Amino acid sequence: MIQVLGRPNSVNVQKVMWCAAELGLQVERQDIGGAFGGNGTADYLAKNPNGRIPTLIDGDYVLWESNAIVRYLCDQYGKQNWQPETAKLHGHTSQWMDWYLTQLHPPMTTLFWQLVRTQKEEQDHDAIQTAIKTCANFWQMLENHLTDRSYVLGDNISMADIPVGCSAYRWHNMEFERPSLPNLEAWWKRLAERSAYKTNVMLPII
Ligand SMILES: N[C@@H](CCC(=O)N[C@@H](CS)C(=O)NCC(=O)O)C(=O)O
Repeated sequence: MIQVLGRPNSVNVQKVMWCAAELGLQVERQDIGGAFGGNGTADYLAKNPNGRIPTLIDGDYVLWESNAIVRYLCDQYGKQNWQPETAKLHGHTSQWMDWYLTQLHPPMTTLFWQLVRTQKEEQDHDAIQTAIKTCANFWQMLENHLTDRSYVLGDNISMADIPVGCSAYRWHNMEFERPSLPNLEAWWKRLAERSAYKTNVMLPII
């Protein structure tokens, strides 16, 4: 059975768990990281020298970096739309997955840490406002892209929806004043109807 090492409230673990659930894979997840610890042990570091979560173990195959794990699961076990068929669709998939990681994830992390992990009296309101603005500019790009599409690649959901989809749950459910992005919200609501997303992503934001 496939093992995933990582606590369920990590957005990076959520990508992997949601993906595995969509593919119908049996996964045994272990609580590692955050308050659970366990990611600094010699045993863990031998599997993932970053000491970060998630780590995937599939037989004797070990893999870290959440986007790489999502790509592996879809390549190895995906069918139909989960595994984009052409080089061009692969290109667009990588584009949105890498864009999320390099552009949107850093300001979303700032926002999450400020709003969720920092005591109210210690929050940096300037940093929060800057992060909201930066994130909103990036989300606007996806908003524009979704004008004539139901999902990131078109009519069907695919692995390209996974990283942005996990982050979209936080964007729509943390407490702050959001700009109106109706295509983004409609897309997020489509994701929120999926049982694999409900079970693995729509968890308390802590
Ligand atoms: N780029 C890595 C980032 C991994 C990462 O930073 N994970 C966080 C959780 S979201 C972590 O390990 N934090 C330390 C901890 O939970 O103890 C990935 O996408 O897998």
